[in-house]
Amino acid sequence: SDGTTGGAGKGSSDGKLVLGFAQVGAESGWRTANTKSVREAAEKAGITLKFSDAQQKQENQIKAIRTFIQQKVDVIAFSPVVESGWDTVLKEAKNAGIPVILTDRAVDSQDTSLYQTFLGSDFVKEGQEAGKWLVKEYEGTSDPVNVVELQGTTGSAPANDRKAGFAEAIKGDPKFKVIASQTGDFTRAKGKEVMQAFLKSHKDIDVLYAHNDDMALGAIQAIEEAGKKPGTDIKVISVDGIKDAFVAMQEKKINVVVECNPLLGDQLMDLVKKVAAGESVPRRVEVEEGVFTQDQAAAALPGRQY
Ligand code: GYE
Repeated sequence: SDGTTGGAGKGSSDGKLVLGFAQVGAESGWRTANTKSVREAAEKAGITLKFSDAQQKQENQIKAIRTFIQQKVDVIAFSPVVESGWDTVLKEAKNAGIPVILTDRAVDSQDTSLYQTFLGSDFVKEGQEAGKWLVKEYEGTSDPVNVVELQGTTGSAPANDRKAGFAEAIKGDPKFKVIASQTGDFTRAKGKEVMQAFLKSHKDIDVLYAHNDDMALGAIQAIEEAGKKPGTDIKVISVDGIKDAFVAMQEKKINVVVECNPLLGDQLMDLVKKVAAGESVPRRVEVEEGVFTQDQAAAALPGRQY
């Protein structure tokens, strides 16, 4: 023990709660909005935030969490880059008596005592919504529908779950064929690069399913540079709902966006206060979200906060 009595403020000299937050990186518009939300909410809640950016590398996040443990922060929150490989460092936090909150992305640890709660979206559901839209779009036809998929970061919860949910929603009809599926690491640059490769090796792509808007927007550039019309020649399905994607829907370049809400800050700070005070919290806190088609995009765009 460090000789303090625990509870609020043991990590700081000014009596404020200290939260160590290990962010994934700055890979996407979603992430930028998420970081802003966390920073603003901490400020508003009077919580001292120690923020670390892992640049999409698990080893950096593990280092950051170890630093937070050494600094004796009151609570650690993090958005795990990938799902597996967290048990050791989470045990270290547990042994140090520091509660952990998972934000946005889940871990696959069997030992659920290693964290207090998981605050984030249902990515399987998001994938299912994307697949359901596709099934409806091609209702009544029997021609083959060739789909290419841009996956998120390999091993991340949103990539695993959005892939699984989508596959499940389209599996009932063999006309849907995922002819290529590769990671674009949730970035515009890689989304564009991988789409260029898809376009070279497949002449007959009907649909692009991108696990996030940034990859979809990068891929749209590749489609246009190949002389095709995104949204028409190749239909585009995406996830997140950043403003640029709404603009692309208005321009008829994206057909549908499944929303994933990054504005978790206030909910996170509530949970931080509760776990720091030793109160019990639900094991799972979900975020509400919708699905937007082109018809709905124009009306929704002015109100989008991210
Ligand atoms: O969809 C993507 C970001 O974990 C839900 O990460 C998040 C995902 C989001 O890079 O844009």
